[in-house]
Amino acid sequence: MTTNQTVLQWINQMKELVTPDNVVWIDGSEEQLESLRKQAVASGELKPLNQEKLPGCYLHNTAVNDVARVEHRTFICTRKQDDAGPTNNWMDPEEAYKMLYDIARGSYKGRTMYIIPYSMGPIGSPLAKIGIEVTDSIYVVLNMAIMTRVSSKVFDVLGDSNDWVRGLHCRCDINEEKRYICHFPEDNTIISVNSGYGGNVLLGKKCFALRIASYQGKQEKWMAEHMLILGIENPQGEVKYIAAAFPSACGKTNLAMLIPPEHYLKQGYKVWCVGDDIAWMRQGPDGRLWAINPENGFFGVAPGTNEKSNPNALATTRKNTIFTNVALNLDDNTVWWEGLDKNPPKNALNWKGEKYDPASGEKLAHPNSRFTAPAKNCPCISPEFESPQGVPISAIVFGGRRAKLAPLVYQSKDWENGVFVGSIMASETTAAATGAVGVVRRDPMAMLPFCGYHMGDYFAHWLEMGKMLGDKAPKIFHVNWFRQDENGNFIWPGFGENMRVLNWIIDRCEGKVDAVETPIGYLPKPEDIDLTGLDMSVDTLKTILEVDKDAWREEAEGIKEFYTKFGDRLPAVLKNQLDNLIKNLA
Ligand code: OXD
Ligand code: MN
Repeated sequence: MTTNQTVLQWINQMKELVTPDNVVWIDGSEEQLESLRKQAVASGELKPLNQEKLPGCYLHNTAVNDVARVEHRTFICTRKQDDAGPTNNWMDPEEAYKMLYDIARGSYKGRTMYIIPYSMGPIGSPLAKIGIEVTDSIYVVLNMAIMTRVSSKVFDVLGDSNDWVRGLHCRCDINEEKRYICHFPEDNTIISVNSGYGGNVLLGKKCFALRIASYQGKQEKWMAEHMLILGIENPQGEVKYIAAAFPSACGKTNLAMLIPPEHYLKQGYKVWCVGDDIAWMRQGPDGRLWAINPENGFFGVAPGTNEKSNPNALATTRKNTIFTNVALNLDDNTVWWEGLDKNPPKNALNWKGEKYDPASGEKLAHPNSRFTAPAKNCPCISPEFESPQGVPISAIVFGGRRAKLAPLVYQSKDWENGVFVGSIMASETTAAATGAVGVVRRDPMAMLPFCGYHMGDYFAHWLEMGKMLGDKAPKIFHVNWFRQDENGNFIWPGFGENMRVLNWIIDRCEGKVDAVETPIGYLPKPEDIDLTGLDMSVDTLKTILEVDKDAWREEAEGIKEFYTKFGDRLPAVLKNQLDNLIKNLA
């Protein structure tokens, strides 16, 4: 399939290491994928679903000990420990290679090695990059074929170049004690062993498109971010693009596929989805920041996805989708998850594949159960989705899940202040990673688990990008859909209604609307958030548009402590931003 010596040498080295019985090069053709689906069905790795209701759809169950990303077993292996920074686990590369090769050695015995050439981003796009993943899992091949552009054509683009990312995945025996997800940013290499869960093994996604790519972006002056990309089309047909960073399982997919409220639709507004999880952004020839979604599908969280929260996502999963760890309705061979509707199937298998006992009170689907669905299935996929140059970004939005404190929306004062706002992001943890759920943790730019190098240097890189973009830089905002009242009820309705906030953001970018200056940034005047057709009073809105100075002073103390982590690699600009905030709150 290729004569590229760097590729052939590495593949040979991997073959000698893992000693497969067979080797199969994946060319991305439908015939090849179909024959792999048949094999996976025969082995029980995939269950075919009701082909009338869900054509081309399958169910997969992971091992019960392997259901989420494992941040405590994820490592950045740089020669100098300090280059991985205080927010990453670090291992010496030499030791890591030795340990991983010892685990991987001979582990493909009796198995097939699948070699997957793929492009992150449209093949041949100046913003795209190439990877090759070697795996012993058909599930990985089939998921990669949805999530990335898998094709022998990537070798035409690659030619003789060594600019590609190596990815070795070995299922081994899914032993938690020997599970490691290791990144070697200085070698463009990823090694993942003893897992079969998407976020740990679909190496194009978090491992390459965020951890390795963030490091590449720093070297090559571009950005790899944990951001959705959406386009808002106004009634005149002009489309403005927003990139937004939220921690895992905080509604990125819902926001990316938002359906505007009725009166916006009537006026002719539309929202287009470019991506729901990752954005690669570079300065374009016109000086603006242009973004592509490097992925080709959605690896979305199933629970909570329904006709109301995200009809577009639901429609996206109705064909050619792989479901992981959802429940199987035995009556009609379809899938179900909590929050899909109010009718849990009585005759069902739970996510572990066990007969479900409705009296048990247990969940049918795993809280981090997923769908892997092709982007082209999405009813609102952007006409620019395949565009090689990407889309120009007008606004960058940061957001977290905060019951208190952060207002519904505010705008940073300028790029530097916006980087500060991103750097102090915090959110309540979710089920997307193992560990406690609902604890507030700092998650700068939603990149805490995904930044492939020292986070202090990452902040510096953001500041550099701002200098480079100058007055063409996108405006930076912060949103919080998750404010709660005393009884724990969400105050803002969220979902499609978030359009009202996005519209204010776009109006701000175009200088069409005024704002109130506060110590944390510019807040909307309550009357500028359109409440038409919404059952919410202006007084209620005001409660989520105020800055509680006492609470923010306390927050500033937390930020100060968080910042000490970064030592002298924290840019002075950010330290000054914090001092300014404290001064403004006094
Ligand atoms: C994801 C995550 O799967 O952030 O997108 O965990
Ligand atoms: Mn994510």
